[in-house]
Amino acid sequence: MRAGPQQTAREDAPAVTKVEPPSWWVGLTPEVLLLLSGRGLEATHVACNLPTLRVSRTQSSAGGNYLFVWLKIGADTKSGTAVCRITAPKGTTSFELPLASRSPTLGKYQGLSPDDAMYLIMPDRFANGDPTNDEPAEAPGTHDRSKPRAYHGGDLRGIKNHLPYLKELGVTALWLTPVVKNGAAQDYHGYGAVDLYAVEPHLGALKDYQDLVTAAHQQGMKILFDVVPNHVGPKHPWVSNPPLPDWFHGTLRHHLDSFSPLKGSFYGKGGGQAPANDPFESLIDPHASARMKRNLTEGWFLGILPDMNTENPVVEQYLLQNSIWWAEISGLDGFRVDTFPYVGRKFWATWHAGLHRLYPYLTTIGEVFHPDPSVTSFFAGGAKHFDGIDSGLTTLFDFPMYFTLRDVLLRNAPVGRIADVLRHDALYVRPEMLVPFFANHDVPRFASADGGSPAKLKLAFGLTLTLRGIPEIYYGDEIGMPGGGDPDNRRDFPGGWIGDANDAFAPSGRTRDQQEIFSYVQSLLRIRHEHAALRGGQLWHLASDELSYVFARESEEERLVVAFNNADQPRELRIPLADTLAEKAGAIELVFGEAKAELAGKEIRMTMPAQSVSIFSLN
Ligand SMILES: [Ca+2]
Ligand SMILES: [Ca+2]
Repeated sequence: MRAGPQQTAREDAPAVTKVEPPSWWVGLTPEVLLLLSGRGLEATHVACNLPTLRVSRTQSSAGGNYLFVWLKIGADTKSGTAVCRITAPKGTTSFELPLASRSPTLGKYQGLSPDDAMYLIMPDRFANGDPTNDEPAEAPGTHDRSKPRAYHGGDLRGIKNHLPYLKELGVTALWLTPVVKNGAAQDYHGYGAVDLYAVEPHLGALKDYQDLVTAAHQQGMKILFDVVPNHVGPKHPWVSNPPLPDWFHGTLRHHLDSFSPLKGSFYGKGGGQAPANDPFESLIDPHASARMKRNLTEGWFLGILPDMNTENPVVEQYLLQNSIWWAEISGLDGFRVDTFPYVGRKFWATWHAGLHRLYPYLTTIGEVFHPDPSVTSFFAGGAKHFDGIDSGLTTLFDFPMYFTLRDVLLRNAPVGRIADVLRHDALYVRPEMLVPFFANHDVPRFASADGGSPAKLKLAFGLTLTLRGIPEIYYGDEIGMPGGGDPDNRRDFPGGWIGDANDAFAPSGRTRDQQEIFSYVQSLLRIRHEHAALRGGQLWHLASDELSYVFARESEEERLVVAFNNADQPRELRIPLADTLAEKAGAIELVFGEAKAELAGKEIRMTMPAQSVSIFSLN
């Protein structure tokens, strides 16, 4: 508002500085909850200029800094911009709410299936498509490629520019770490939100995100949005002035931390060693009191990240709408859900019901950082548990498989542990949707881990891309990128920046070692693409012991055999086929790798090279 001589703004006159959500749609939901920020917002009356919009309820708070407005959107509302007038004791003000028609839904909100292969990108570290946003005016001194915790300049346009590379590699879905606006100079990773309705300016603008989703869809790729309902960043303006007294669990000064009060000995676990996972046991324990769980679900993550009070229905509606807004405005295909166990289960049931009512195919994949499938499976949706709640979650990252693959490949744990993880698939309603992986942005690079080698990296890909589920690959592992723990595991992809010494996006720019692993991963992804059995096929154990695991993947059309040898020497195996799916096989033929196999009576005689994965077709 321009302050003229007739209307000099009084310091305490009402004013709206922010509307969340900033836009909505007609024909989407019967109601939208608006959170207005500003001052003097102790409204006595709110009304909009469209007769089909009805303000059903308002609630002001924090001394008039916030006003909640519940707006009923009549079925016959036309698209356009609503202007709503707020009457308060110290004057009046107004705000606008653009209401758009929904665009066609064809080709959007697709969800994932076992046909997909996922690729995880940290947008700041992948490719710099727009050097003009490297250091936004509002964030001086944040860009420095020499500092591992500063912004490096990668952005959404950089990802869009390299979709052809990702297509050539053979992945079909991209998970981007959070793209919402963050607040601290070291929040390049995206997990410190200060505005849940804006794109981080270092990464681009909303238009860039929309363009990326559209371009990905045009090239047959899907996009996963990394959503974090559990917490916001420490610099979010809500922290010093929350919209409601119970907007967060606790306050900046008085809150629990997220560390479990239980010692390892409570469930008989040996002491001494630092656990490599979060302690979720009490959350799945029907005998555990609320007191044993509260720190995990209501504590501030790492003691610093403000924990949303997801038990508050107003917070619940705000967060659901936020997820709907990102889906509707971009056409995204699914959500990767951060810190899943740290949010109460009733919230998840409501959130998923609200999302799936609008987008039935949308996939949600939860992060449950734990090695035990009896723990992780509890959080998957599709079944009610002792609390009477079905979380609604589509599926999970297969952390038990992650821990096992690293133990087997890097530390020579018994190979049979892979079959041990897989036998727990009975605990899941949809095990074929699990997401096996061997690396992500929170753990040291596989190539640099103790015990790692180029050969072991190939084995990790060989298993991840042939086991059941939707495999996830961490950016750069396909060229063997090195790196230690966070943030060294988040180095810049070589070639993503003008002037980079080598451009690993192009075959001519790859070193011999980079090209070798790239070709290996590309071949595996191509074979996975060509063989339906490797994607959605039933998995059958054929042989498993200390050193090797041989399994079959069976679809209606075909049967494949995958042979993994972890030993330092070649290995011969005789695999009996009586009473297996392969009993009547007449021929076995090599599809990938260098093992040899022949059918002899009712067994396969196989010779596997040292440290190898091979794939056969069985007819
Ligand atoms: Ca940039
Ligand atoms: Ca929480």
